[in-house]
Amino acid sequence: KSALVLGVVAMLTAFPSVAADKKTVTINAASMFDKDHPFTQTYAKFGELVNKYQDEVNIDVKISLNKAMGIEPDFLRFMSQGESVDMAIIAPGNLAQRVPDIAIVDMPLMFKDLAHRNRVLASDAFKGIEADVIKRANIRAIGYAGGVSRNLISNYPINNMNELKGFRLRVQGAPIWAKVFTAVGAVPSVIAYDEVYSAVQTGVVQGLENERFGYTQQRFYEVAPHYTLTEHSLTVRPLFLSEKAFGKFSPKVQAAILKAGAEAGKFGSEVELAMEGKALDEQVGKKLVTVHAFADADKAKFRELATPALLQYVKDAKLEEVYNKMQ
Ligand code: MAV
Repeated sequence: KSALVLGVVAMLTAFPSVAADKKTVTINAASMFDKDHPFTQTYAKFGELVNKYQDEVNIDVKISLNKAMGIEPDFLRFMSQGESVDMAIIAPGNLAQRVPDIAIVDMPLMFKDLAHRNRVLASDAFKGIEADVIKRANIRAIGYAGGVSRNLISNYPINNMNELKGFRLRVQGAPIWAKVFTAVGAVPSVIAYDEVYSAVQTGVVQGLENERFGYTQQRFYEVAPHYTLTEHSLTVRPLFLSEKAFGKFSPKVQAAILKAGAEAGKFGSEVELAMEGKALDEQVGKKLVTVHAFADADKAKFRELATPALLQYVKDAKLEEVYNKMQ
């Protein structure tokens, strides 16, 4: 009998991570995409890191894929209520109905380049907005993924500003997106992400604007085979954890969550930047997609027409201080 007891003790010592007193806490993460999408990989990375940075609890990140839990506005609703979804990446343009100020975080033409975007994220420019998000939506930004460009997707070729005129496109819910596309001569409509494919198919709109990964994973190229490199925005995609989930942990585990979240967000950006070209190349190779350049002169014209709308928005929303800091 005592040999058996000794054996069990030896096993527990040999595998301390399975010690019986360590609690397992599940964090439910929701993705609109498959397991290879950079957002989904961000959640998985977080799960790996958060257990490396603390040993008080075993955190099990369970990821639902392919819109099983809906789209980003649904994730927001669930997380704000503190049920079903604890973790998700949500685009500022889809969160702005609840927290209007967050739209500035990646509004069109905000960043000069990736280095500028990364400098802004490393600064304290968003501290006030992050606090506002906790207060109004009950969710906490623990990291930032994204960092790639959004471009035009259309069912007819768009090579220049002239061809952009009258383009009926879907935009995200934050009003600044519709304002900017109206200013450049297009005709925007706000449509939920999971309804865009059929809206293009049935001719309600002629296209949208999206990153390369959204374009390929949602198979938008089947109904809109033209991808135009306007590079009109660089994404910032906050990784959110519900305040209810965050509040369950001790200060030590919370510190590990913040560290793991920040690193997972950076990892998600690196993955997206490294892989985005390849995703589109495959469709181009199969002649399913035509990529169109957008000349510098057309980009300059886009900027010239959009800038007054952007500045007016910043003024109306009283976001001058944040804007100047970001600049
Ligand atoms: C892309 O799939 C992502 O940027 C995602 O975060 C957005 O919600 C989506 O586009 C969109 O345009 O709504």
